[in-house]
Amino acid sequence: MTAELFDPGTDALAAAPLALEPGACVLRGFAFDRAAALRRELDAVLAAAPLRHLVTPGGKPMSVATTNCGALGWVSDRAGYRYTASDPLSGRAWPPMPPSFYRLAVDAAARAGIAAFAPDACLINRYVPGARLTLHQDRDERRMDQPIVSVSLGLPAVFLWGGPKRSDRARRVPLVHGDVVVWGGPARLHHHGVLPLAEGEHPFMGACRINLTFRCAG
Ligand code: MD3
Ligand code: FE
Repeated sequence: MTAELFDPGTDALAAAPLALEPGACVLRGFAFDRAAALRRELDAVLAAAPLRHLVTPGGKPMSVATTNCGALGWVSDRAGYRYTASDPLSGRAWPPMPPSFYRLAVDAAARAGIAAFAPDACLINRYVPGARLTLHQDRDERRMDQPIVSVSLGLPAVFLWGGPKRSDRARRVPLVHGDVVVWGGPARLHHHGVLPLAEGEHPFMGACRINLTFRCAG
């Protein structure tokens, strides 16, 4: 009876893209109806390429646990940040991007008005309570003309949305299970981060938040 209150997938209001600023647009609940399929594909990806805490170039382990699927994957270690074709843990290629992942990213970009998005990398971040991402820019991708599409699953998070300079004041944007954000145009190089995740239990994903970010890296 109250199910529709929690189902942005069937909420007509959820369909209207919310423009954060030129190039950045929030699609509330866009992935909600696809979460069960995404969840199954995610489990298979994680079995082939486990989540791990990457080390920053400064030597500190990140609080977020990371892996990838797709032709290229993002890694960080003492030598710096870069995209690689194989998983340094296994020496094998990253697992292929599941078609349901690719479809979602392309559909979301199209909904935001970008017709030719062709991601070759999907970075997977897992946050447990307390995990966070400090303000940074994503500048390791070769294609800055292509957007980044992010998909939030599981526990809610507060996303920090800054500007071209690290010192620019950051807005707080709450992101919940099923939200998709398309970041392109002038927004592509803005600083952004995630506040420490609050405790909680999500009926679908358990005590964590998973974020998928689709990129055109090569
Ligand atoms: C805006 N991930 O993996 S997703 C990252 O929730 C990252 O895990 C966050 O920042 C997360 O690099 C935020 C939203 C996001 C991702 C990339 C962006 C926003 C972006 C690149 C440019 C501008
Ligand atoms: Fe980022």
